[in-house]
Amino acid sequence: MQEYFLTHPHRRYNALTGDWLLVSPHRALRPWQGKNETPAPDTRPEYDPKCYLCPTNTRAGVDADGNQLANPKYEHTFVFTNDYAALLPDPVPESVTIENDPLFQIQAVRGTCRVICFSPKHNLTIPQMEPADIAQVINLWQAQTKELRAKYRWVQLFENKGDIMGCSNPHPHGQIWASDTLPNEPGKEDARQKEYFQKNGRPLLMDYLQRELEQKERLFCENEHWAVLVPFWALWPYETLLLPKVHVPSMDVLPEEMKASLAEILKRFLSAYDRMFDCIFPYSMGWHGAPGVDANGSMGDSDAWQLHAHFYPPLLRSAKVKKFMVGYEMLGEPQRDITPEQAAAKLRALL
Ligand code: H2U
Ligand code: ZN
Repeated sequence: MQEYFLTHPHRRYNALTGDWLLVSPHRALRPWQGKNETPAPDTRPEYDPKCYLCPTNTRAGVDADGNQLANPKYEHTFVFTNDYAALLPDPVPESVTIENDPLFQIQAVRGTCRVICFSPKHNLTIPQMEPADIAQVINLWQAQTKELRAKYRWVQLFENKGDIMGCSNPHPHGQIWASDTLPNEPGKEDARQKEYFQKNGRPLLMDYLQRELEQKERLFCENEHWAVLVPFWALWPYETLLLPKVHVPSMDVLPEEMKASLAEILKRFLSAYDRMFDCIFPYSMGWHGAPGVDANGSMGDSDAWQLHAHFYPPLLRSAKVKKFMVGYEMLGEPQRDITPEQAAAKLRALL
């Protein structure tokens, strides 16, 4: 990185989405007058009788016969269809037609939403789990992707963690939304990765990771099969990108021998995240991989696509002070003060 850009305003290009970002490194020096609040202690019990995700408890939903749904006495992971699913699998009636009005475009969408419990223990988070139990979560991500990619164009595995992210329940859990349409973000990544592959004959993210591993200034941590870095184009202060070191287009084809090392790196870097502000570090995370079947039954492009996970933590200065994406960011483009290189150095110091 040239010295000038470490101290002067500049824009960075996100090669994965095609979006631009404003970076203002000189502003990181301005005085901070807000409070630095200490986080509330974590007082979650191992089992909470009122939690709708704990084993044996009842949920809000009812089955086809109107009986209240209850969770089994699960011992590792547990998956169920979201009782308030945002997407529904029902076929679209033939009487419904697609309108071609360019100013009022509309599409029918079919899909499904599931909730996945990572552990029966209410008081854990992924970095607090044993690596063997994290591997069970990876197996579940894989099995769900395998099943849903064969039916839907897009399978979004994600976790929304912490009440600051609007997460309704501290029980360790994630979600899966699958749809027969490609959402905006993966749609941009699909176009950029295909374009790059056509031009260069190699997956964009393989080339990108190789450059990051050479430069090292944005690298957070790595092991035999995986690397975590603050991307060159990161929007969120401590945003990271988790990437496999070999070509793996999607979660369903993740080789068996890369699972233990994935569990290991997740535990290691997420524990470091928790040390940043001495709290359970909130974030939205999710996996992106090659799309599934389209309307013609053809699978997404697995030559151009590289599996990866995005971690978007909102915190800026303390367990309570988050970055807002408002003002110029809503009306112009996203902006950050602390550079991705500075963020990576702070994160490495927490390992
Ligand atoms: P969060 O990860 O954003 O907290 O969402 C939890 C999901 O759990 C939410 O999408 C679902 C909600 O619809 N849910 C059920 O499916 N059944 C319940 O009994 C309560 C919550
Ligand atoms: Zn619980």
